[in-house]
Amino acid sequence: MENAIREFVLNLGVDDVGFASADTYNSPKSYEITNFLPDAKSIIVLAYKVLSSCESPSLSVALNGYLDLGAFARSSSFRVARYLESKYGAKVANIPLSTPFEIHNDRRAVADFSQRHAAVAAGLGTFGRNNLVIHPQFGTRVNFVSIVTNLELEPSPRVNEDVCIHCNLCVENCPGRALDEAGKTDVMSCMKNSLPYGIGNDIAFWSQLLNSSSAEERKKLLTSERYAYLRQAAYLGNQYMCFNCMKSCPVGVSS
Ligand code: B12
Repeated sequence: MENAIREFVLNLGVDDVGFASADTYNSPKSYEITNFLPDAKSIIVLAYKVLSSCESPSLSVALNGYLDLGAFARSSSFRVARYLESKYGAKVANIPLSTPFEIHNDRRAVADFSQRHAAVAAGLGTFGRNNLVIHPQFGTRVNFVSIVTNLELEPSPRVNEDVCIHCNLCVENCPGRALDEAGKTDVMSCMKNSLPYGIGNDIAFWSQLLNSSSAEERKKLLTSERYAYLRQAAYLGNQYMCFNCMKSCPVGVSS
């Protein structure tokens, strides 16, 4: 069954796939796997290589490649889930690229499910100094999507050697110095650069607008480039504008 699933997945154009037993998924801060599927037995993790356009000097082009990856990840993971249902009578719970991401006051910037822990459990890499999972072949330029299922699948072997070469380039090239402390991403510093038109700037913008003293000042704010970007980001979704910790990593560059 694992070979047939792998073949189906790779034929769709997904770059790699790994299988993990649900009880080896161990992410200290995220929810229990049974929250997503009560009789969860396995996790199928799909790996998507990021397009080289993420290195484009044009941030809009880099961002667009990322949005394309998201669209493909959504459609291909749906097709895999439907295949599991129709061929094996499986139950599935698809966990997309970023969400579910409930915004509770006590759970800020923590998703319900950790794609990174799932990827490590499914033998798709190891955690690197940039706190991203580094795939043995594609390096750090890879994103993950998971499908939790009630199928019993033979787990893929874990990657035992450390794939990170500890060159420190990710740390040195982070414009927000968000990786200075090993094993921890300073989320606020990262977000200022990676998501400059995210919720932080949105709140600051609306506070400024609400406190503005004249109609002229309000008009100036609403016709500003900043507001246009905020609005665009709200429609497009995650508007990532920094890829440095990913693109400065030399592992797997030629693959
Ligand atoms: C929220 C989020 C962010 C937030 C905050 C991230 C954070 N909390 O660290 C912000 C906006 C800052 C962010 C930034 C980025 N993100 Co982000 N993000 C997420 C998202 C949606 C949720 C993360 C989360 O809360 N997980 C739940 C918590 C409980 O688990 P966790 O993230 O795995 O956190 C644990 C690990 O980091 C672990 N850990 C860290 N280092 C090590 C080392 C060892 C040895 C071990 C055992 C564990 C460990 O400890 C944490 C606590 O348990 C995930 C998608 C997802 N659902 O997983 C993507 C995700 C983590 N992001 C990703 C990427 C690529 C990025 C960026 C490069 C942005 C970009 N341009 O794409 C930067 C990189 C920042 C960095 N170097 O850390 C990818 C990572 C892919 C990979 N190869 O690992 C993910 C998995 C998206 C995806 N589906 O592929 N992100």
